[in-house]
Amino acid sequence: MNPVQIRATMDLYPSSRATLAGVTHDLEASADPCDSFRCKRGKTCKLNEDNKLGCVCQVPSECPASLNELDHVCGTDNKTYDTSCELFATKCNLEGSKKGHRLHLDYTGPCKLIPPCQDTELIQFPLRMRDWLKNVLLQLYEHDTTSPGFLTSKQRFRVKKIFESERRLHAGDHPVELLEQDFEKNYNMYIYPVHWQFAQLDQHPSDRQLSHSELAPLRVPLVPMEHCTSLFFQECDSDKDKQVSFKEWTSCFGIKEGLINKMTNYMKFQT
Ligand SMILES: [Ca+2]
Ligand SMILES: [Ca+2]
Repeated sequence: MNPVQIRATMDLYPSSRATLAGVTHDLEASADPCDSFRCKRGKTCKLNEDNKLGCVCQVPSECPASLNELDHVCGTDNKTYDTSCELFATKCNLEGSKKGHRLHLDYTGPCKLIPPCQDTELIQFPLRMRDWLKNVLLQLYEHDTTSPGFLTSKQRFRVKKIFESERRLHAGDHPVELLEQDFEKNYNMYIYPVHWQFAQLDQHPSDRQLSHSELAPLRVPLVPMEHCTSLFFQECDSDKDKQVSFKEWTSCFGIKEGLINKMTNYMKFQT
């Protein structure tokens, strides 16, 4: 993983939080009944003949236009959509058809040629990803010290231990060998970031399984930068049931199972 790209993606966390807060605020300020009526992606709220609110498929051409190239998304049909709204509206209008069933948001940005992931690259992927997750958490910790709200008190307590460790490997462009050595030497520092990321994603519902759509917030921005992303998560689902279980997730990242894998402990990572 290119460290510049890693840093760019790390910034997604605080910025997405800010955007979400903005949306909530806007909803509260408006009086249109449709604004507080939630429809799933691709649908829009509409008053029907009985004067009741309901959700109907959005017309793709009525989606707000993209502001810049960053709004474009690539669908699994290998077509570039102007915005994710346009993609999900298209999917909704194809509901019931095979084509609609297969259409998903593959990654952010316009479609491009993603080179195939080589075996050696796939082996290196979790090494860099683990280091990246650790750095994301440490960055959130630093943000949190200047403006609290990025981490809960429990999370802060756990990350503080990593942050204050004199042995920790600082963020940078490290060769794979060094990452490997550090993982062996400082194994304990990598457990929490891997568990934390799982709990962050496992929320719809929180059932110790990650579905395709739960993985999307992590996968979608990573795919255009990291060509092994899709294959990694595909392989991670070792029993091929289309869900990445907590056990599959930790084993993908080389985290051993143990007492820490018990449900009671797992709950701690969610708060
Ligand atoms: Ca889940
Ligand atoms: Ca599975």
